[in-house]
Amino acid sequence: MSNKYEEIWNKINQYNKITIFTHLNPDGDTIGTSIALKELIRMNSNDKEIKISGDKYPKNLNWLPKNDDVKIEFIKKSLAILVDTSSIKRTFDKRILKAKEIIKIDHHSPEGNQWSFVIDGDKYPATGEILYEMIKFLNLKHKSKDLYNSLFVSIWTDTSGLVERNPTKQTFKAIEWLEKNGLKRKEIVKKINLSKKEKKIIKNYILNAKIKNNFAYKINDKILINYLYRPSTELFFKTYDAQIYLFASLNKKNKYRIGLRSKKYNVSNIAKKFGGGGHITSAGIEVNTKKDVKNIILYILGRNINENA
Ligand SMILES: [Mn+2]
Repeated sequence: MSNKYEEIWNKINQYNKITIFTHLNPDGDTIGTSIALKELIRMNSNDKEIKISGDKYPKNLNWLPKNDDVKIEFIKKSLAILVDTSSIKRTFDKRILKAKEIIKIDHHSPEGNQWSFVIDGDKYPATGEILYEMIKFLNLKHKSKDLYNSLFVSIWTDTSGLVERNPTKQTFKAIEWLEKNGLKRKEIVKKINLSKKEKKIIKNYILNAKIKNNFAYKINDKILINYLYRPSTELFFKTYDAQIYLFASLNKKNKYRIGLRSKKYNVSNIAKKFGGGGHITSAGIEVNTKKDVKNIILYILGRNINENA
């Protein structure tokens, strides 16, 4: 029986056109993984055209290689590879459904059945770590600055600097390996970190949370720029002491984006119940009105939250 990485590589080798797809509101993991995968396929195969289709990058990642302008004719002849995205609903470019075949490399709970092959499950702290494992397992060529930088961005941002989402020994090993290959870690961390001014903005946004029954929550009615949303949720989580955290903020579309975090409680189930998704201790939902947010808060307040739930 062949290994999952051999299988995925066999699949890639059956196509000469490949389109990599990323998720809505792209973050460092989906962007970093897409670039790293493109580089890996480029360096380890012949005569393949590889493109990435996705939304604009957040400001702090603008220095990474850009997405491609992908035509529908190209997608129709492509193997589609969806990265760091659990479902079609969460995929930015819905033309993915026109591809010849779709496979998925992801670290969220299994979802959907559109894929002919899948690596997923809430086990890896970042999708980029799956690529690292694949490089090691298949002994792939990897000498590329773009690859090292983008893999680092993937792992570093999704774990908030090797802190969140339970990084393992392998996660640290991956960073060590990147540095051995010449990655300038400090330089890149500086590039992706928020400026002093941005830090001040998010600090103000998370002030005055309500805490009831081990549940900390806040609705912020000011419009928060997309790339500041996640650091705000993270700061919210770091600042207060509770079991479940909810930080809601208006976005440019005038909808409320809700970040759920927990120490142990399964907030992914709560997110799913209200049309969102994510990981066990870190999930998200987008709703139309403040009333929708309040309903979710009431729902959580009605739960029996204890440390082992
Ligand atoms: Mn991710």
